[in-house]
Amino acid sequence: MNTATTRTVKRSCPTCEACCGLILEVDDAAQKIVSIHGDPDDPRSQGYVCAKSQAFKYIHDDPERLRTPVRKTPSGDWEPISWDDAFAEIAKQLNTIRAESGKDAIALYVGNPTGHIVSCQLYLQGLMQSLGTERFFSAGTVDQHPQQMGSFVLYGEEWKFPIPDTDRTDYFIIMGANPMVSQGSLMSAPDIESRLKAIRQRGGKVVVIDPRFTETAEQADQHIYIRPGTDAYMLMAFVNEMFTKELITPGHLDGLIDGIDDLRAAVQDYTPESTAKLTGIAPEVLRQLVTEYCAAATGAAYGRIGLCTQEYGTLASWLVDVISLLAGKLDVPGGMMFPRPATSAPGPGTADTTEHWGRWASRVRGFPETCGELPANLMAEEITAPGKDRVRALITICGNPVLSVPNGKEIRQAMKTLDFMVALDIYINETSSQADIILPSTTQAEQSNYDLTFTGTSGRNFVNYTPQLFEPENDLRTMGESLCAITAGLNGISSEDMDNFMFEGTLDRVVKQSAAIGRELDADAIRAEYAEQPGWERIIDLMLRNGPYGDGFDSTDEQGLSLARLRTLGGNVDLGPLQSQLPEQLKTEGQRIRLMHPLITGEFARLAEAFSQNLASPQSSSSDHDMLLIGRRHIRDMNSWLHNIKQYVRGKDRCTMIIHRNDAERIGLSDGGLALLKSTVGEARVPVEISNDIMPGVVSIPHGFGHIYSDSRQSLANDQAPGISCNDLIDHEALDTASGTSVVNGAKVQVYAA
Ligand SMILES: Nc1nc2c(c(=O)[nH]1)N[C@H]1C(S)=C(S)[C@@H](COP(=O)(O)OP(=O)(O)OC[C@H]3O[C@@H](n4cnc5c(=O)[nH]c(N)nc54)[C@H](O)[C@@H]3O)O[C@H]1N2
Ligand SMILES: Nc1nc2c(c(=O)[nH]1)N[C@H]1C(S)=C(S)[C@@H](COP(=O)(O)OP(=O)(O)OC[C@H]3O[C@@H](n4cnc5c(=O)[nH]c(N)nc54)[C@H](O)[C@@H]3O)O[C@H]1N2
Ligand code: SF4
Ligand SMILES: [Mo]
Repeated sequence: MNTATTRTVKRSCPTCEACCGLILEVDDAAQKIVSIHGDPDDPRSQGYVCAKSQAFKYIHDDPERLRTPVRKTPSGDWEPISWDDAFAEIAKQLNTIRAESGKDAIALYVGNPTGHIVSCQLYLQGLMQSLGTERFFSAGTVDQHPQQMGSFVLYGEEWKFPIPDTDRTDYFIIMGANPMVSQGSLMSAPDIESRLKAIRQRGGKVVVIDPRFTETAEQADQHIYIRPGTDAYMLMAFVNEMFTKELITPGHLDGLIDGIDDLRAAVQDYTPESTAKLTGIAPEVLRQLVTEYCAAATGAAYGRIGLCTQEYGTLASWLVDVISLLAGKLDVPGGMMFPRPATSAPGPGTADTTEHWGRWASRVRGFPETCGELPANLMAEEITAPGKDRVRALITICGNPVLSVPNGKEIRQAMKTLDFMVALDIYINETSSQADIILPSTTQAEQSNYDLTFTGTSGRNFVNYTPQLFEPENDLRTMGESLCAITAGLNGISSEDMDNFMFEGTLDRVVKQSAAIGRELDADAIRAEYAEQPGWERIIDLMLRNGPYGDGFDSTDEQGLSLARLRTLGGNVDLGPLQSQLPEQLKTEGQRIRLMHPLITGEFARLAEAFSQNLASPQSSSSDHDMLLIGRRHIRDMNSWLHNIKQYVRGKDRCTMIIHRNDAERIGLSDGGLALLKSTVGEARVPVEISNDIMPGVVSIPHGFGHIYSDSRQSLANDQAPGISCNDLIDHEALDTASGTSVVNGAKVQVYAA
């Protein structure tokens, strides 16, 4: 109910990639969000919300959230410090370490919520440039990094992902994703259930390929079990079948693809028959899938976490795109399409001919960088192994690698040996507890925001600007302000100068992008317009006005986008269905699509070797206890960080091990009893959940649990949802070679009765 003391505000939900539209009732006097509901007028979500729509309110209200910077005392306690003291201390420590041990002695780990905070994304660029460190880690290498590598290879741009056009497709193949729970990733599509139903209602088909009969499988016409980690084999056979049946029809991209004959040769040995034993998929099932998909008028083949975070994640992800490409289902309505964010460059793509891999390597084992990152799995050894360039300082930004990364307990131990660590986090948790200084940030209610990342992953083009609701409590700083201040400290300049420097960098880029389409901009005039307006909003405004839907800095253009216009329109604007944009937007050399990139041919060789070994000795004698571990998500979790909220942790224990009935009987496990899991790196006891809906030989445990450390200050998480960290069972040595991504799906474990 809207009373005199409350007002109604619209914003987008900042908690997952769907970016649903919300209507809030806000009590300004009490600085409280009174209620949150779905916005029926939001063109994308149309009133839909999930249980986590309330998350940012609960976070805002959580008494255990940090509200001031804190410093660790010699006794291991925490004391509040002022922002000025915190920034001064951080500058002193980082500058000393850099002077003594070099730039690469400072490492960075960037976590997932960064993508939901625009100021964080923008000012992180400045910090990374200033640090110039080769020790850059992120949650990406436990996530989408294989897709980045695939996009870099095929389209010349690592953050350009093809997204399923769910609203216009007739045939939707979902591999290694469970959008009914995750709400879609690299597929911002609110209310996926309705979208899946609509596909079926218009006579289309939904197929799910997953080792578990998931919540998404329940919504599908067909579910195909696949043995974890074998999607690359299945997809090689898929392509082989396309060649055999002469189903290669690239449509409007015909003539732009190099290496089709080499690809035909590479897939030659992988047939539906030869791969069936490995994948567990019968040849006729795969053949039918290929036939139906290729015959469908439109089709979207989509893979996510389960496909990325496996032994051949890059190859599997690349193959998903290649199938679309060869079938003429890439960049066409109803297929896999590219969004055109309002902040992107106004003109066509310009070739980027630099290689984005192998420019440097990890210090200890020489693992090559991929798109500027080193595998998060290797963080511990980069910190602990003695020698030149050893990491001495770590900055974590919205990340909890102790729970999110394989063998996180080793990372935690390594953190204890650092000379200095600063965590930018709103909680004292498993990771930030290891820091010397923790800088909290404003909550989503206390800052304005713009959905920068997810306008680039949406199945429909849109823009969304979210206003600030309340003045920050306690002089809290935004992520952008903190990152700007840290960067300023590294450069010995003021935050204001650093902020101006960031603005100037964008202005320079915008002027060049405009010049490339024959639009001359007056940089001085533009600069004058933004005088006295510090912060991220002017940076986004530059990008919006310059972008494909922008006013081009022409104030007489009343239709073109700018932040001011967006505000008058209520923040949220639908920019229509996705449009074809290849080859114009390709950033590859000569705007051609090169299939046989060395990164991929290397993976062909690696797969071929494993394949021939497997054909030679199909059943390596495995014990009755050998199982493959996969992950899962739950609707009320968000990785590791919503477990201190009572509304999200109540109910049944979710950190359980799902196992097939036959396996449970053989091993002697009972439903609700405990299982003992062992691997090369650890062991743990986990409650058992017996099911018929998982492939025999496979067990599933969610990640993000393991709130077992007494130095955290998340009492609810520790008391009510401790669970175990499945990542403490996962070997960090196992990596998808082409991208350095963790193999968290298909990890080898042994399961016993506890
Ligand atoms: N086994 C296994 N492991 C996985 C996965 C899996 O499927 N299986 N999934 C992987 C994936 S996809 C991801 S993305 C990663 C996630 O890996 P991370 O990003 O490292 O972990 P999160 O749990 O998302 O931690 C987010 C952190 O940000 C903090 N935070 C939240 N909001 C804010 C804010 O507004 N400001 C600040 N300063 N801090 C904030 C939280 O307190 C928390 O510490 O986990 C990966 N790990
Ligand atoms: N509620 C909730 N929503 C979330 C998150 C969350 O933690 N909770 N996290 C967010 C984040 S950071 C991300 S990246 C997205 C992830 O979004 P999704 O990719 O949709 O996430 P998952 O639910 O982990 O789905 C992975 C699926 O892969 C399957 N799988 C495992 N191994 C294999 C394999 O080898 N092959 C195949 N084909 N399938 C396999 C698993 O059984 C599982 O069903 O979700 C986001 N949304
Ligand atoms: S689906 Fe995601 S964006 Fe939508 S309400 Fe739930 S958490 Fe928020
Ligand atoms: Mo993720």
